[in-house]
Amino acid sequence: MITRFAALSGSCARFSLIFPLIAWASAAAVQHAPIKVILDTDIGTDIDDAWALGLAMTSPEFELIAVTVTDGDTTARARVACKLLHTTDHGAVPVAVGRPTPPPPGIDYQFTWAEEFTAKRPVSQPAAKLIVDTIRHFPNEVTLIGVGPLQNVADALRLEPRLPKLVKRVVLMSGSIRASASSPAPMAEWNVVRATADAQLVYAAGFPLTTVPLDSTTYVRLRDDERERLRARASPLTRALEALYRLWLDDPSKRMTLHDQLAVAETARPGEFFGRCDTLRLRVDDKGFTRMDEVRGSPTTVCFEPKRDAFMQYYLEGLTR
Ligand SMILES: [Ca+2]
Repeated sequence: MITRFAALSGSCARFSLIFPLIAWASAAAVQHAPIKVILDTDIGTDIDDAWALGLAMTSPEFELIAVTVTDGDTTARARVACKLLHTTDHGAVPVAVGRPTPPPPGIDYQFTWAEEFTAKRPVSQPAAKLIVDTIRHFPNEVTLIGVGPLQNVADALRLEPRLPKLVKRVVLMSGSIRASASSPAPMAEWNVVRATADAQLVYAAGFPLTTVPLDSTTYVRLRDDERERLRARASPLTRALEALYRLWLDDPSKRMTLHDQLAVAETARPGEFFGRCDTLRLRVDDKGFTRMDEVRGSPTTVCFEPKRDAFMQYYLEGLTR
């Protein structure tokens, strides 16, 4: 009896050790299941898009399913995205081209980095179609990160009006609610005013919508020592980002504002890099302002008070991993 009791006790002891291990492993698997993301970007004009794609590629929180390209010369932008993915061993991620629109003023020198590049080409599906097909394929699993003007997101909605019910989350770098480091008053933010009708459609569609506005992003700029840390890493990714940075830098006093990276980081770790995330009712007016409107606005989670140091630590570790 003693032996059987001892054996039983032993087996219970082993079970009591194994069971928590199984439970822990299951919990860990759930906690660390990567977030399926599509990044919709106007890469090639401002520099933060390429550096945001770098984070989307390297973040262990993500499974980057697709990159879609929006605004202006979308074919030239797609070449930059294709080359950045290819040269950093992420060539399997599909890139889809969005509807071209009249290009913004100025010359986008980052395009020259990829103008001869042909080793990876965009898929034949238009961006909006790829967004719809991917979200339909993984209902309620995909987070769509929009860090450019919203033509592709709006076109996807026109193709599939049920998109707000099928997508897990939409996270934007978009809008300007109150003051920012750039202005004491709200501004018509670029990603809204470049495609105002599309933004109006997206904000009003009933998406589970989060936005990181200028109110937050303008307070986060790259320091010289942080750029140097990345440059010293000398990986294919950091070399590519430094090359694009030099093409963007038309004035030695310029420093990157990390607008789009904050939206990517908010997707990876919701709420972690902001002091406050408020639910506001927002409406896009005809001039491209994101207005608070209790009557006609749609509920939107808005991220304020960026925790610069925590975010930069996470970001730089990601890019230098
Ligand atoms: Ca952008």
